[in-house]
Amino acid sequence: MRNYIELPNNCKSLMCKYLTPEIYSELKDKQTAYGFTLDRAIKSGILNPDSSIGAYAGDEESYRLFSSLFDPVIDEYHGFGKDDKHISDLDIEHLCIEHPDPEDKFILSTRIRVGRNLTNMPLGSAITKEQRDSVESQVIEALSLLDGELEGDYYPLLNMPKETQDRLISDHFLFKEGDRFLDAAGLNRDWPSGRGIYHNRDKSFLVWVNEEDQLRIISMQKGGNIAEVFGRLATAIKSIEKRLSFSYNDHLGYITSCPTNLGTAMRASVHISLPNLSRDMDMFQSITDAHHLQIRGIDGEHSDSQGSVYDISNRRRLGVTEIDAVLDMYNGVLSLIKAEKSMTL
Ligand code: ADP
Ligand code: ILO
Repeated sequence: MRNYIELPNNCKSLMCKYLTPEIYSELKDKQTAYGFTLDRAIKSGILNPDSSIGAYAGDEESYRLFSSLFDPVIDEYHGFGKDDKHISDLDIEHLCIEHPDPEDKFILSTRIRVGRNLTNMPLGSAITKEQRDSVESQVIEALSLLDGELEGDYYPLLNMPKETQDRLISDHFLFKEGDRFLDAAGLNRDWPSGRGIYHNRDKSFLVWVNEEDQLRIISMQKGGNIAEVFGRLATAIKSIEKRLSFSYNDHLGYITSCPTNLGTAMRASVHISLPNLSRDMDMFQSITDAHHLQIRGIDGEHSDSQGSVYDISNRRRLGVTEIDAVLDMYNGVLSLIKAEKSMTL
């Protein structure tokens, strides 16, 4: 094993910022109980110098064993210190909001997702094929017991016709294939085995299986009724938790592969049309920054916007409750709509 690490010259990630030669030599020989190492944790950031974060955990223990690297990354991304505690709140009664766009003029659709991983299993970077297949079976079994609005079917990626897969992706329901960041992290091994999607009839409730996290539980629908989307998600999580136990601790909240998703593991987003604001990106960004929001393109992370439609979502996920995370998005969306309207006059 090397005693030093050569980081790519043009590397801009938080991993490159905080991985000093001293920290590398402190951590280089350590291994978690699942055999995960520092070299594997940083491989995605080394092979993709344009990464913003550049590191993935292989298991819950990675965050403790490699804390000299993960702690400053987590602190800079979430503003969350190494002794802070995370508190979860998925109680729909605590979300007191009105419809932000009752005439459906700006918001095309709303989606809220959380990531989850099973206790007593390594995360996707360190999982074996047998363990991944076992996760898939456990999740299918748990989902088969859902009823009412949440009742649906599981569609494995293995043997899914290409046209079906492409349609699900372009309709924003399914994850893309071949993400280079996940590839380098070892998260796409044995693809497509063990991966799949569950959805109800209306595709308003969906679960991705064994993508970046073992479960991505998703509630989505057309328009901007954020409270309804959150309510459906909270109900679904409660039902699924009766059957599956998710990896969680009081410091980092829900444990996820990427440090950006720790805590609530929640991304609450709208697809919103902002033709006026998109001509003044400085003002646009000052509003999103003030509300801790992220701007993505409409085909998901690392995609571009189309026709002045943007994906706006909460950036903070750890050290805030799920209610706070949704309120970041809600309050930011109100401000964006107000600014957009004022520019029409
Ligand atoms: P994640 O949200 O799981 O981090 P992505 O940003 O890649 O992952 O988004 C996954 C998919 O969800 C993409 O197809 C994206 O267009 C879709 N999506 C995200 N937010 C919305 C939304 N508010 N309405 C409709 N589709 C959305
Ligand atoms: N590893 C990539 C992506 C980081 C954040 N996005 C997630 C969790 N999908 C990077 O470091 O830019």
